[in-house]
Amino acid sequence: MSLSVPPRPAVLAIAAALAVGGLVSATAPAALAAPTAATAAAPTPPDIPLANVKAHLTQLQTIATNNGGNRAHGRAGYKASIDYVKAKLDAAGYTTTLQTFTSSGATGYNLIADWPGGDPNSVLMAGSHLDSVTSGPGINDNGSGSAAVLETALAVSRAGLQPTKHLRFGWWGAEELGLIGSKYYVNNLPAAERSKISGYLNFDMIGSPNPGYFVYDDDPTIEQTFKTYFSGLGIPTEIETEGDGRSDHAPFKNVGIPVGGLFTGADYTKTSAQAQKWGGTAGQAFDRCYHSSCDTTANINDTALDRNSDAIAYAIWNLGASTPVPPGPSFENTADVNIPDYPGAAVNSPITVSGVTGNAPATTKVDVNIVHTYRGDLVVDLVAPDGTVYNLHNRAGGSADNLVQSYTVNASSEVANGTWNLRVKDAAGQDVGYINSWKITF
Ligand code: DTR
Ligand code: CA
Ligand code: ZN
Ligand code: ZN
Repeated sequence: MSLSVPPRPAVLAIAAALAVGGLVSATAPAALAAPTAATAAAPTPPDIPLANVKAHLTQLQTIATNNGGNRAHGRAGYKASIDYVKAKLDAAGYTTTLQTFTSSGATGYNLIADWPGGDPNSVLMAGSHLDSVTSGPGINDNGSGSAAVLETALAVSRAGLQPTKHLRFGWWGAEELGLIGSKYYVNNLPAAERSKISGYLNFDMIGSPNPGYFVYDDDPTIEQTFKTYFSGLGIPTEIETEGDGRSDHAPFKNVGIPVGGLFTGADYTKTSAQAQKWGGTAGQAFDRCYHSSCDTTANINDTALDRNSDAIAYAIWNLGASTPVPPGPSFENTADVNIPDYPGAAVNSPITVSGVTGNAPATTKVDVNIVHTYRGDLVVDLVAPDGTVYNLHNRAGGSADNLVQSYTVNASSEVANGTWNLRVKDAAGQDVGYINSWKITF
């Protein structure tokens, strides 16, 4: 375990200095701008680190290199790709399922990953095909989509996201043979299960070297979500026209499930007008290595991959929130509180709540931000005004740094007004840290 506490960014010191006694006054809903669906319903999506997405692509490239140069259906490189993705998701707390099927005399695999929680009757799905063609490693087609969806799923886990909807992710086999894996999944999904899927988001080729920014125009709500994201970046988009029926969204659409997605282009040629708005090279294919051996890690435009990865997170966070529930009043303490190393005593960060009538709700939300070099040392409790203890974190997470997490606590038996405490104890030696801030929302 490392020994030193990371330096505190200056902004935290300023925040601490500004907050008298560390207690920032309540933000009652009345004081907030009228919540819009986007602001009231969804916590802010994170930036998806491009480096993490590219690290997955490097792994997929290595897998192809070590397995005959491809990751195609029925070949060792595909199963190795599935195993890589599954291991990451299992470690992040997903419930994963390997679905097998047979195509062209070979066993195919779909990987389904469910994020525990959310409304089981309202499922938001995102997916991508993981197989390549036999002629190459398939890094843009479709390592790009697979890696971005994987990293978004891992970001959901890191954030401890608790969306209104149930989140499900899929990595499809044998797309290149004719959408075989996604068709198999949809065809074997009982009608009652299909009807629970509120939307399927597809990502197939989202890092093309001469990129366009195309948005599927199938479901208007999903389409608008992506267009809102890109307009926030000042990037014009076009409706995706190459692909109706040409990727894994088609089987979902064919059974009436709302679909959408993003695409940066394949073998079509970028026009001058498109080059004017997006940059790149007019008169050249969006991806000159489409279905070729040169579709390697060198065949990726980082800016396009980064923007599309962040767009996936934006869509998951916003579409996953479903019906907006305006937040109740919240109270925050931003004072830094040092946590003595084991065997020191637990420390408390107090918040005095006033002006809230009645009891706390069953969905009392606690946002914790602790800087520490070994989150597995920590025991974190919410202590109600009457002394009732609600354990939030009990030494999980191993050697990972920091604990930045949202928790939903059923505190409906507690009167809201009074002094609540976040109590933190360091239960193992060597690593140290401090409470950076915490917030309680009723
Ligand atoms: N069929 C896809 C490539 C592809 C072509 N047009 C579109 C439109 C939308 C998504 C993907 C595609 C493949 O080769 O995997
Ligand atoms: Ca990013
Ligand atoms: Zn392809
Ligand atoms: Zn593809």
